[in-house]
Amino acid sequence: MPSFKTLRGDIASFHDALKDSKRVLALCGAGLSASSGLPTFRGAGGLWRTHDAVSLATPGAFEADPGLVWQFYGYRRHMALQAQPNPAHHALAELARRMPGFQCLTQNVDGLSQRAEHPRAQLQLLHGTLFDLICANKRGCRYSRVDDFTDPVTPALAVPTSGADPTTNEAREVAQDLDISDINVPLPGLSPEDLPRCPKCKKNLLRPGVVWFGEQLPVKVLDNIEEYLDEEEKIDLILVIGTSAKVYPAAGYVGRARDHGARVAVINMDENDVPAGGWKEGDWFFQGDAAEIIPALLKPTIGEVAVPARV
Ligand code: BV8
Repeated sequence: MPSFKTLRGDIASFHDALKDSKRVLALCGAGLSASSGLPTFRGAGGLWRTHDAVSLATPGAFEADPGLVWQFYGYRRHMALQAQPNPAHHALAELARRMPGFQCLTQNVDGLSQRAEHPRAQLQLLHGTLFDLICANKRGCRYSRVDDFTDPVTPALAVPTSGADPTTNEAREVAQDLDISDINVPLPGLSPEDLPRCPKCKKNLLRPGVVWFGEQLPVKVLDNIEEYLDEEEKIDLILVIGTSAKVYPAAGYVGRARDHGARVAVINMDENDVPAGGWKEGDWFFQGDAAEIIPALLKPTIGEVAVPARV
């Protein structure tokens, strides 16, 4: 018996619609990775120490205190590397392998869809990724290093662990990560030398390859999506998965998909988090954990989802 609720429509009509679909979009947010153990922006994760996560995700914050912003992103890289893709990430990847007309637009920067081997041509990273490093002087230097999974990025950015001396492996195995998102956990002081520097211009710092508030989304990604939207055929469905749909232009793609004929299926833990523009005839709302709901919704098309132990 599924432990999620269907508040709009029913799963049988969704399965029928999916079976007849060729062009499907998904818009994903932090809720997709929630059951992988990664905090959302709205939930407890919305506050990092005393800072509103959104306020740290700005060029101004980096300008003002690059050490603090790097500790924020170093911590999120560390947490994301410890996490595992969940059945929803794997199910969406399998749908992409079976449906050429499926495109997944993700706001997540945690790299879990990539680690579930979601075909890259059908995964649009709207807000970049924690695992690309770019020169902070984006326009001037243009240096970038993709898929950098080093953890810590620099020794001083190591997430402190409990226990005396973390340099010996035994100590590191038993030592627990200290939750530096908690204001009561002291943060090590940092000096500019402790932060990653651009190896090309040697002048500027490196920063995470994510899109900060006030910054434009990656042009290549915007072009890929416009190309998809401009195709003749109508869009059959858009799955709105684990997002509060409050950040633009990402949230705007729900309305664009509707304009191209799509029916909307919302998958969210919170029944109040519905996309702008409200409900329309034929929409679905499945309330609960995306990691459970997505495999159930896609089952007639992808079968049972294979979730490897660790990736
Ligand atoms: C830009 C990367 C211009 C960094 C992020 C129009 C109207 C109003 C404002 C604007 C507008 N257009 C632009 C703006 C300004 C701004 C904006 O949208 N502000 C908001 C706050 C109002 N947008 C921008 O600044 C964008 N840039 O406009 O540039 C420009 C143009 C040309 C040239 C120069 C400039 C850039 C926005 C991108 C910012 N970067 N991330 C980082 O991650 O650190 S945004 C970040 O926050 C995430 O990527 C994501 O997009 C957003 C968080 O939202 P969600 O992912 O939805 O997470 P949230 O916690 O809110 O919700 C979780 C949901 O999951 C909840 O609904 C919950 O119920 C549900 N849930 C929880 N558990 C589960 C679950 N569901 C299912 N299962 C579960 N288990």
